[in-house]
Amino acid sequence: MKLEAILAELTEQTGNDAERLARDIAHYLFKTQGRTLAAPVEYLFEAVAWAVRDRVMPDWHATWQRLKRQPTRRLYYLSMEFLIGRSLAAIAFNLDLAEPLREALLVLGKEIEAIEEAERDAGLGNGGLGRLAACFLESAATLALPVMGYGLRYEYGMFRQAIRNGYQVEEPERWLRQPAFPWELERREYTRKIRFGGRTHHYIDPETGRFYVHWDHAEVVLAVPYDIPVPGYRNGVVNTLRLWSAQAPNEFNLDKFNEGDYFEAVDARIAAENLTLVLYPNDASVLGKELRLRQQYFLVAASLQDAVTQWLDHCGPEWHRFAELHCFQLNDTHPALAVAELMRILIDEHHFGWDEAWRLTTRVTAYTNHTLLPEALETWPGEMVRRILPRHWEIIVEIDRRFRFSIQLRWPDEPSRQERLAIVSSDRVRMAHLAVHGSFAVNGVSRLHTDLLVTTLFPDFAELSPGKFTAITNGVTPRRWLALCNPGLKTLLDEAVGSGWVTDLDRLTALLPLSQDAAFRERFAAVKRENKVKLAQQIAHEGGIKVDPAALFDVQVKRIHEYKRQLLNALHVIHLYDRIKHGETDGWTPRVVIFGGKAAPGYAFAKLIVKFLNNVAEVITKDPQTEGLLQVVFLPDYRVSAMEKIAPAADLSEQISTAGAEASGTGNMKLMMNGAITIGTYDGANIEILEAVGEAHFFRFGLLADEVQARRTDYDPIAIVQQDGALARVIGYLQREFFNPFEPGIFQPILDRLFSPNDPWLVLADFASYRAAQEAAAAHYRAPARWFESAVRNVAMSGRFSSDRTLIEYNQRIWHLAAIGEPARSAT
Ligand code: B1H
Repeated sequence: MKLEAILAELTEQTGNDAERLARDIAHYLFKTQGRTLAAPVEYLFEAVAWAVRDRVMPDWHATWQRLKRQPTRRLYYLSMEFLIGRSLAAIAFNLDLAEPLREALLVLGKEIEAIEEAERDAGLGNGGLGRLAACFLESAATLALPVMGYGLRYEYGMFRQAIRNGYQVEEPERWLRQPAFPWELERREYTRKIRFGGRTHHYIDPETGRFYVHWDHAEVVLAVPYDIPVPGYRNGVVNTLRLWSAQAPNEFNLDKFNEGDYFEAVDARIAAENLTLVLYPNDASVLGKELRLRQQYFLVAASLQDAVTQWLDHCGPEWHRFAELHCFQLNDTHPALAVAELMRILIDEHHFGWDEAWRLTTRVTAYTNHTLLPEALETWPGEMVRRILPRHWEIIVEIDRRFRFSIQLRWPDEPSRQERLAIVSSDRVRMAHLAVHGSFAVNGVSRLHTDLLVTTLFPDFAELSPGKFTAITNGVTPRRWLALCNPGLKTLLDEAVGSGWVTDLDRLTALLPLSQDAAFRERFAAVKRENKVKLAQQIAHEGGIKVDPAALFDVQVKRIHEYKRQLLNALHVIHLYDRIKHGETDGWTPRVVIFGGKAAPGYAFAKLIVKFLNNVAEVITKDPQTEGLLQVVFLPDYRVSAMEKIAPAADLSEQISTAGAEASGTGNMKLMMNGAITIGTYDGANIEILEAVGEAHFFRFGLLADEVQARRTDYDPIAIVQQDGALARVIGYLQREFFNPFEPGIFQPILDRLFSPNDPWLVLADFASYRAAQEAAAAHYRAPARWFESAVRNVAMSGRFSSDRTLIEYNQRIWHLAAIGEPARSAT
């Protein structure tokens, strides 16, 4: 048997890195899995992952030990989402194992790419917010900052999206199976008990005269941690992402079992374990479901208990140092119950007085806001909080009471202030107010977003504590989003500016002069072209459509949401189609328009947009007249690993949200970093991208945020269509039901929305200026020298959008962590 022979031979030699890796992979395959090289690729992947994981362990252990030995100030990143994606290539890259691994697999007669492709995405998040958390952890480890992630280990992550007859179909994604997720380590020894429900008893100890509260809970669920390593870039630091899994306290209820009620006994167990069964697939909107509140508390309670217990174990009850050594960053309001839970721990379990507990809590909590959309602002019904978290309800009410009192003192003549700022109002808990009031720092995720936060969402809070608010623009990790996903560009950049950019992305500014260098631009264009060929192959392989790699690749990939305006893009596509139909193709720029994204399963209109995009794509692509001119593709199941192939191949990056609606965006940064030019509104981080590259290298269009506000009052879509012949023709296709002849009427809601004076996203208001910007982009593309000058310039100026820069800002302004060991610095 071949594998046995390889194993025997390799055991004889000590060997180099590659040979030792090959030996370990063979060992796991044959001796642990009982398989051979003919095993399905999933199992090969598993054996490879184990071999790589082995090599993480020593540094992981050492990092733990280092943190344990000396009390170091640490940051705990609390997030309901960590959108990790795949790990094999990323971990191997950071450990500098990519080359030995490739060689090892060659020894075994396999190709690393095929094995990497077999890894399933860990889709434990919805979109930008969850992916940001994953980028932050990677950057923190690379900067050697003691940051630990706390999240939930959902059995089902983000659903898999299939498209049937143009419709989105959601399929459950049991990412932990087939085979097991190889990167996690169960840490049963750190299991925590989480309580729910019941009632509270207040009493006074007759001896000490002290006031006590006892929470007589109704339920206990165990939180079992699973740790995932987060290695920094070649610096020996391995941080931890700890994900909690819910487990029933007993295998099942023995009493019930003995009473003969087997099924009820098992039921209780299922109910407890349902807690972490599934990720809520809503991006930028909240449902107010009870299970979601339970998930949030479960995350918060397990994580705080974990941090406090570790602290007490290592440091004893030196509470005066707790605030100095801990900081909890709330990733949006989803973990905002941390404020109440920490108060409960301090007061009920450690006998703090209220004021002291509050001082401590507000010294360690910081909050990041990610959205201004009203539908995403969480408020929980009082009834639900009282029932599930009776003690927290009391604490929140008391926080609110004291806060209201202080507002009254500050603004005695303005009773309306109290209601506006209140934490509990109309028997609902406003989680954003709890988070702001309970935090010492609040940040928005781009400059514009923070300005709007201060002026529109939290003006009273900003008046109350102006120093609390700060803008920290998002970023993405250049390891995954440039070095790893775009090896062709990496090689070119290494040659041009040295490899130091991998950990110091600002060094890419050294490319600026090369944007004027025709020979360099041609090499850059060749890399882009190669990436486009690869994506084209992938598209052909998956969807059967052949797209032309010479065409302009025009990309809009992100969650499907009205405010992101995929519809505006679709209208422009129909306009292009209409021009083809009328023979208006002089000086045409061939285009491939690529859409990708998931709609929340409960968001009917977004699902209708998916159907619309798919129908438009199908009709246009099948029309022989569009050949060589226009192709439209909807890529199903957009996810992290899909973006890793799309970003390197994109020419034009569609960032076309209604101004003021997109808090930051991060896809815009990934695409820029890979040399796409943005067509975008003056929104979120687009503004900062535009400032970085300059007006001439960005296709800007549309109303500004304040103009949007003003326009909403006098928006007249009918008049807009009447005055714009091109737009009227586009609308005509919809009215004639051109894209849905077999399903009459299905797109009527889209027409209604476009024509509604109440369309909050003003789709038609920006059509004309969008079309002009698209024309400018097309003309630009026809002049390759100009196009690639801009493209190179985008890469050169993307340094600001590294999440390393973002974390340095968090650390300087909020966290104040000292690096453990040396931050990564790659050789120049
Ligand atoms: C963002 C969310 C979000 N903002 C609620 N808000 C969720 C809200 O499950 N939920 O209930 C899930 C996600 N996500 C995004 O955050 C913004 O829209 C982007 O503009 C931003 O780039 C990203 C990261 O800051």
